Amino acid sequence: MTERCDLLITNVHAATMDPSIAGAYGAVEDAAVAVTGGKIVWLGPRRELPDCAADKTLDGEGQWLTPGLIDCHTHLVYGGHRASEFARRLGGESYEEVARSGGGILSTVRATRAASAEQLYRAAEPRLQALMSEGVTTLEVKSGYGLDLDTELKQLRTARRLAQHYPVEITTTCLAAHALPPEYDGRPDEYIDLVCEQILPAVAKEQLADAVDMFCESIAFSVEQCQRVIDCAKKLDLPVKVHAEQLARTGATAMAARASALSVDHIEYITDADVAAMAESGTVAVLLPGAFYTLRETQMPPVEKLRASGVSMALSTDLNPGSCPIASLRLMMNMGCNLFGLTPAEALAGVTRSAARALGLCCSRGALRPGLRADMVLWPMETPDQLAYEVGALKPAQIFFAGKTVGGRDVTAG
Ligand code: DI6
Ligand code: FE
Repeated sequence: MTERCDLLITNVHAATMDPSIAGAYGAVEDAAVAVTGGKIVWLGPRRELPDCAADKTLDGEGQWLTPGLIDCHTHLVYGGHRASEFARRLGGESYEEVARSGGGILSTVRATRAASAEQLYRAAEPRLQALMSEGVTTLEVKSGYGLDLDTELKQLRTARRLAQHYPVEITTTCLAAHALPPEYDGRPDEYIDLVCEQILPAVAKEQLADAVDMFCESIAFSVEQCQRVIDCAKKLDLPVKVHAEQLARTGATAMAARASALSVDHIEYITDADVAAMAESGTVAVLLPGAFYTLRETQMPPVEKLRASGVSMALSTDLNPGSCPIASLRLMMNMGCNLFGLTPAEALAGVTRSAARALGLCCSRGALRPGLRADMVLWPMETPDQLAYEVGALKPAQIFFAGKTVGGRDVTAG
């Protein structure tokens, strides 16, 4: 390490989430962390800290430091809300029935098309602020409520604009193949032509998306149609993610694994062979317990088999106006344990290391390690198990994005 650093944190325990450090959280107790130029430059036991003059110091007071949290699957930019559908579903209608009657995603498409860019931005802000207040420093935002060129671009530009104004990293994903827009009723293949020939090339030209996603379900697009979207994404050099097997088994996961997709998301209905295919391709399983909870599903993703096969499991909010209007990644950690049987350590890995992999940011985000950007959260807790266990009261003491304090109370000195 250099003899001087921008920030030196001592008297802290680090849940590094670095798999090369033994133990569930890659924990380094009584650690010191040095930051320079927005990056971690040294991390280890305090007694091994070399001499170092720090511009600023922070006494961690025995609290725990984790990587900044990563929400790897959100639909955070949208117009309107769907409270009336919530009531219909409580009255007994299913998510698919609401969708097939012109509600569901299409109701949000109408509201998103009608909203100005400014209105979309203003509507997204409180959702983003809610995630950031919990220590989220990186998140993904999908389009998919435009389903026409202009509105898909409007959504993605809004996501990019949020990232310019907030101290957070936002990766964007084009989900134009989310639902069939009404003007293409009965002509899904022609809509896929539009996605492949116009929307995705325009999005790629403006560099508005880091990945391409699709909704592969009977109420959306078939495996064959999604395969065409994948082929088109590959030609544009964009990685793919797939909303797969949330409502039924379709073969989407096997297709995604063949395409070396970054992630398959939901996957309640996958088979043993699908799990093996994911293990083989290194595709991350993104578990979305908030959608499972909101839709009162009963089919669980096969967590035990994913674990046994060594598939990385990420956890995310799926924040969207239909199946998960819940802007809390911390609550998802709790649900991941209570509903899906993750351990608290798996839940934290799911919103750090594995979430980074699901975004193609493997090894550059999602852990505390020299060389990585200093996205870090200091928590007033005695054990990292508390993160998944407690909901509501345990708040970040201090949040760092690229080494700068962006949330909590700044108690750095110097
Ligand atoms: N799966 C989901 O969980 C969201 N989209 C998707 O493809 C739900 C979107 C919505 O209901 O608005
Ligand atoms: Fe989703």
